[in-house]
Amino acid sequence: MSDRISFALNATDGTARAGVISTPRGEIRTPAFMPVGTAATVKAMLPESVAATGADILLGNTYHLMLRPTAERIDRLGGLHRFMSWDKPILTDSGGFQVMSLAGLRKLTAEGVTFKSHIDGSRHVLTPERSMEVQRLLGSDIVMCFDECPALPADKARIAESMRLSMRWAKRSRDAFGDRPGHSLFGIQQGGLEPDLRAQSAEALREIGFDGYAIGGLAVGEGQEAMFSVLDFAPDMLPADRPRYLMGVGKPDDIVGAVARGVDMMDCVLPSRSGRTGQVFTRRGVLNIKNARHQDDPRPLDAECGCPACRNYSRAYLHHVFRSQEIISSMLLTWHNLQYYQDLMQGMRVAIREGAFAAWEDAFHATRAEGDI
Ligand code: PRF
Ligand code: ZN
Repeated sequence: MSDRISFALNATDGTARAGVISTPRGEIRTPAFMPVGTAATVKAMLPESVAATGADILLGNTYHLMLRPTAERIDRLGGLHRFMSWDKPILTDSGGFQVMSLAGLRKLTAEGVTFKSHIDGSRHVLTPERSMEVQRLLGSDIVMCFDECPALPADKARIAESMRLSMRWAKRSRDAFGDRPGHSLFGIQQGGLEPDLRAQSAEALREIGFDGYAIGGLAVGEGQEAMFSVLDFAPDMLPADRPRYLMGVGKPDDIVGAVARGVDMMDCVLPSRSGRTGQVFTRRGVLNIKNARHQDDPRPLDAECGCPACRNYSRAYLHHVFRSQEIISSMLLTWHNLQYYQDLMQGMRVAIREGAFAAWEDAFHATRAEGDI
């Protein structure tokens, strides 16, 4: 295996793409869904169980890990892979987005962000340089630029100013990251819903040069229709020979629509978080296991799913353990949801390679519309 990261685009079908990202820690089949392991764990799952669902890569968070247990401690203990016992690739988000959504009192300057920890109120600073250092200490395989993501709706002047700041931070991130064989750095496009700002952002990132390009600033309150309207033009502004990563998306139909428009990677807490609140994704749509209508139901969650929850347990049992707040409920429902997401990605990868993506997409929507789940 090479010690550099490379991307091979193996098939396209319309604007949908299938390929492989090769890293020293293993291959990432694209389109890829990355489960979220915020605090050095995918909640309620053993790492080997996450791998068993078909995940090739996890997402970790600079913000959470720098606060607790700290990047320096993880480094002393041999890095994040060893710390959490996951030896496949890890992508880490850079922290800015999480500061804005989670931290207490925060102050944004051209230099970076000062904020108070949501855990103990302690004061911290994140800059592009510090974010690169934290992600290096973690041992992240795919490092994200430090950026700022405004909540939508926002006026155009505010979005333009924020995008320009993110592009200056992208350059500082690139300079601070340096040259690290086997590790890659992704730029993040911003610019809200505005085609001209998205174009300027893409141009600035291409000029700096990155190993991959993310589309940031979406799924922040604009709705699916607006998000898809941006995805109708944004991916095409980014280099075709590099992976494109849509950050923080989404529901199954968001993911399918994003892949149809040329996105290669995604991450979202939805399958794992929903597993703990009783929301279950199935081939026939979404159900909530806490609903009383499941209490006598001997059927599995999804007859076509091969996960342990579906192979070994009835909806009635899963309803019972959820209502009883048994720990196994979170374990089984999370496993099922992650399995569903990975099966969805695998289905799309196969369909793209076979040149049958449009038919696959029709069947995906038709099956979900059939009602009785
Ligand atoms: N930037 C970063 N992380 C993110 C986002 C972003 O714009 C989003 C937006 N959906 C999720 N996570 N750095
Ligand atoms: Zn299942």
